Amino acid sequence: MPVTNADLAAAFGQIADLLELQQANPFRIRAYRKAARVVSELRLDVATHLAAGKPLPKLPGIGKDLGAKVAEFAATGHIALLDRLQRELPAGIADLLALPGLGPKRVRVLYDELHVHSLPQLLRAARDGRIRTLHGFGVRTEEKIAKAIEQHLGQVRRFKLATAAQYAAAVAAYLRRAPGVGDVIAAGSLRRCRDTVGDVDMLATSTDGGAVCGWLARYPDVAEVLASGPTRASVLLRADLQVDLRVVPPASHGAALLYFTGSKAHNIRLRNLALERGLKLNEYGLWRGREQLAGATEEDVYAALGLPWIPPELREDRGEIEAAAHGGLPSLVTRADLRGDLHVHTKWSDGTATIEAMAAAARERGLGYIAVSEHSRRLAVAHGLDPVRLAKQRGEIESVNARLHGISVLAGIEVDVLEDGSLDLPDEVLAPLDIVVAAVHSQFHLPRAVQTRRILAALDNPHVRILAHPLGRLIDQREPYDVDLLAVVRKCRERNVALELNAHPERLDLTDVGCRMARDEGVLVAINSDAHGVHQFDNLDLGVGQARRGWLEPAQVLNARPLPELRRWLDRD
Ligand code: DGT
Ligand code: CA
Ligand code: CA
Repeated sequence: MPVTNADLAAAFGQIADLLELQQANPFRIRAYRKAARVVSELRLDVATHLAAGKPLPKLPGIGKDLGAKVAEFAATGHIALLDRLQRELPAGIADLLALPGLGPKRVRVLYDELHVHSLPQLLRAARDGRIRTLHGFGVRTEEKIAKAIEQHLGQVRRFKLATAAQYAAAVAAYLRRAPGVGDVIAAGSLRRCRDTVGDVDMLATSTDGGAVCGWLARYPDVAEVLASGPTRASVLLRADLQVDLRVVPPASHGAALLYFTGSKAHNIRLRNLALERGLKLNEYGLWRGREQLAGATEEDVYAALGLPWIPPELREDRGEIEAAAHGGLPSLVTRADLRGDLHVHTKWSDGTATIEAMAAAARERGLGYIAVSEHSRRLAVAHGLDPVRLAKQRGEIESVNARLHGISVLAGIEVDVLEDGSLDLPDEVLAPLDIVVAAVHSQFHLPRAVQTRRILAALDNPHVRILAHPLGRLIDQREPYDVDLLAVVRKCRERNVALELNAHPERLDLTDVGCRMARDEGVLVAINSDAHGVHQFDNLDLGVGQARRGWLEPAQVLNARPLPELRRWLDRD
């Protein structure tokens, strides 16, 4: 990757901003700002100059220390200091700094006074009229901020995977009735099971593409036809979701599927592999000159590049190509591997079905056990359980276990983590339960260090065995809370606690990256439905997709263990 002076200047500018946010030494901040300006006004291309082995010319304000950073950036495209500063601050802070009219000083005030560290949070604060109350901000500024964010967010509208999947399934069913159509399959981020989807990419095979494209244009749910031609069409559904359709001949099906599944980063890597072999890879096939070497199936194309087939969930250029080349792809967990579900609600708190109905539904879905993990008393809106009701519920669980065969119900609790990291129920109430799931449901805006300390403290309670939805995000509605996830993961390893991948469509929390971190750190993940009704065990499919994106294998998934093994894990302490 060639680095330009502009990249370098931007990196120095970011360092200055982030140092200022951290209230670092003003001289140091100014030095980086000055260096950014000097570099941006420079005629000489620094990276090329250094690559040619020439020394950095003497530049005003760029001494030994900054000179070394210039060299580091030119050689690697990174500056370790910048990487570190970015890690130390919440990820959303950079978005705030990028907003017109917001510099480090103001971002600092927003963060300190309102605990705002992301665009959605800032938008909410603006709409609630909280920004105008801050020193140095007025009503005008508040309005300007709201407008700028709305514009920015409007450009990146994304749909929850489960939502997009529903629209896509309906479109696919309709396309399968098109005249002369062969295969129809959804590609893109949907096929890769990303937690959110920008648009739906449909791939169809036919020898008459125009007819299939015309058929899509007449789909009743279409609000607007953006384009329609002989091989491709794009429409906007009434829900504001865009559908892109590509139609290719059957001999290109695999190559087109590979191309439109992406990700773009994965495609680029494959194309480079092809180029290294003197071949060309595009959506119609893998070519040597005009000869098509492969293209009908994805397996053919991968094989011709010397690789095994790579599951779509892995195709993000996060090491999967290297792993495939060395026979090191993970054997990803599947829905069939799941033996139970450790986070289920019933009528005892805010669920809609009885314990017996939930157990029967789980058994029907091929599960062998569920843990009823009701909310604890603190969550009054959800009829959280106090010790008395919990004891009563225990009686019902035992009678259901006596009545039902082929499924076991474990007695659990989803206990609230209080602000100081203690739990909402005393140890003597938690001790007799089969499993304790700890969850944060309040105080989302605590500063990073305080939030992290709080969660680590909860994990120190010897009864806690699962940390529920570890980031607390609700897709589209609530940003993850600010927490040092790596510290949490390491604490889980130390305490032999599993992290939950909550598979509720609005949560999908842990994220894919979080799952990968758990895997790398040797921490188990529990893929739980968080079902509040008998149909919500289907959530598990979403969770499995995300777990696969995080490279998880059955051995790393707690509820892939049969009940006796799970019990052994629960008993060991
Ligand atoms: P999304 O829609 O934002 O959730 O993400 P994708 O991955 O579905 O992206 P999209 O819809 O823009 O494109 C679908 C696939 O098409 C993408 O995953 C890879 C492929 N693709 C799109 N643009 C390019 C490109 O410029 N180069 C290459 N190699 N592939 C591309
Ligand atoms: Ca897409
Ligand atoms: Ca697309």
